[in-house]
This record gives sequence, C-alpha cells and structure tokens, in this order.
Amino acid sequence: NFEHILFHIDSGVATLRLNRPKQLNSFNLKMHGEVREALKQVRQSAEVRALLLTGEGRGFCAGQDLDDRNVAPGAEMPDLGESIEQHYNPLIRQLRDLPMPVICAVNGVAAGAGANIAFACDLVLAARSASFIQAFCKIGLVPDSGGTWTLPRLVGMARAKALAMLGERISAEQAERWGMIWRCVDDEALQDEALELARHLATQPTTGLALIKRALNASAGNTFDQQLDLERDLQRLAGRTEDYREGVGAFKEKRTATFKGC
Ligand code: T3D
Repeated sequence: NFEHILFHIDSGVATLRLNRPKQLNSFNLKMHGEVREALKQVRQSAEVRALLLTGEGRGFCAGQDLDDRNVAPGAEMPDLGESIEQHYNPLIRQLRDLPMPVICAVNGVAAGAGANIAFACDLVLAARSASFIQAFCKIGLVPDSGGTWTLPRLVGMARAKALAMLGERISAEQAERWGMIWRCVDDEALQDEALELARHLATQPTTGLALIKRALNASAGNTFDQQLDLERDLQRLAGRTEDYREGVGAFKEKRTATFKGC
C-alpha cells in the first residue's frame, strides 16, 4: 500500500511507477522510503526476474523535491551529504546490485537525480518527447546519484563535463545518438515496448543475465587481467545453472528453450 509509487508484479516482471506527477515525480522522503521498500521486495521475491522502472504523468523524475529544502535567509542549511548517504546512494546501489535486468522507461523529462537514476538502470528506453537534464549546476550543486561516474563512461569526458556544467536539456534522440540510452521510441509505444522488453528478459536465463550485469558493472574498476579472472569465475557459476543445461539441450534438440532463471 504505497502513496507515491505504483507497484505490482505480473508475469515475472515487477513494475515500479513513480507517482507524484504534479511534482514531476520528484523525490520526497516518503517516496524514497517506498521505492526502497519496493526494491527490497523485488530482491526477495522468488517470482520476479526483471524490473521495469517508469514514471506517471508528463515527467519521469525531476530529482529532489526542492519544496522540501528550506534555504530561506537565516534558515539552517540542510545537510545534503546526509540526504545522499541516507537516500540517493542506497537507491542507486539497490538498482545496480539487483541481480536481474532493470529496464527504465523514461516517459518524460528526467532532471537532476532523476536523470542519473535512469542512467543507473541496465536498459534505458525513452519516449521521443522525453529529455535529460543535469540540472544540478543550475542550483549550485554537483551531479549525484552516480552521475559523475556514469556520464563520462557513457558519453566521454568532454561531453560529460559540458552536460554537467551547462545543464542543457538533451533530447531523447540526442541521448540515443550519444549512447546515453539504449533506444528512443515513439511516445505512444513506450510503455508497451518497455513492458514487452521486460517480459522477454524475464523469460530468459536471468541468473546468467545477472552475472552479465555483474561483469559489466565491475569492468570499469578492473584491469584487463582482473576482468579475465572475473569472467572465469562468473562463467563457472553460469555453467552450473539449470538454464545452461536447458540452453545447450534445446540447441542440440533444435527446440525452443524454456528457461527458469536458475
Ligand atoms: O537535496 C538533496 O537531497 C541533494 C540531492 C539532490 C538531487 C537532485 O536531484 S538536485 C536537482 C533537483 N532538481 C532540479 O533542480 C530540477 C527542477 N525542475 C526543473 O528544472 C523543471 O521543473 C524541469 C526542467 C524538470 C521541467 O520543466 P517544465 O517547464 O517542464 O516544468 P515546470 O513548470 O518547471 O514544473 C512543473 C511542476 O513541477 C511545477 O509545479 P507547479 O508550478 O505546476 O505547481 C514545478 O514547481 C514542479 N517541479 C518540478 N521539479 C520540481 C518540482 N517541484 C519540486 N521539486 C522539483 N525538483
């Protein structure tokens, strides 16, 4: 029973929809708590094999709810480091560490932490009318939610610095051209395509997909040799799954494989 998110599980897919449309789904404390709880349920569920994250209304997420920040003259300044430590960093870690594909359907503007939450997901689709803004610099802040790590890796340092320091709005088509997202789709097709993608992934060897995610996420901090060792270790785990047995068996018998995610 959530107030600021819509959450349900169907056909192996958990759908988490941010639901404060009047505030462009910006985060207040209650929404943080609800998202954290829903992601905990996703992780603990034996049924869920893919997560779809999206937003209600015309925005995906406008980052922190600025109405919750009292910066009036004379007011005690909020400790934003505490907010990052308690809320944004755990959220990003939950998404990155979730052992399943996380699909993000960016239905509208994604600004501030909202943009970087999308970039922390595994496969990002965006509506053609959606856009991405590193809005932090406009209010004197630093990109957070992993943005200073993710952006240079997605688009290179030159573009990352311009995005972070200019805070310009980047269209979904531009984001696709620059490799910031997987694909840009027509507005009316976004939710169906994202759900279809999530449902497809949920029928795949999802333990293997989780290991792929682990390997690729680790690659940025590893040397080539460390990465080779990691691939060996993860392949050992993948090679012990029932899905590997099923995949090879189905190939040899020229039939469609039925994967169980274990
Ligand atoms: O504080 C900490 O804990 C540290 C962590 C920070 C993480 C961050 O995310 S910092 C960055 C915070 N976000 C922003 O600075 C973005 C602010 N919003 C905007 O710049 C614009 O709203 C957008 C570019 C996203 C969209 O522009 P537009 O013209 O399409 O819509 P709008 O008219 O500006 O917004 C529509 C409504 O949403 C409006 O309310 P109203 O006037 O209709 O009652 C606006 O106030 C509200 N809204 C949009 N963003 C936020 C917001 N309300 C509160 N907080 C917001 N972030």
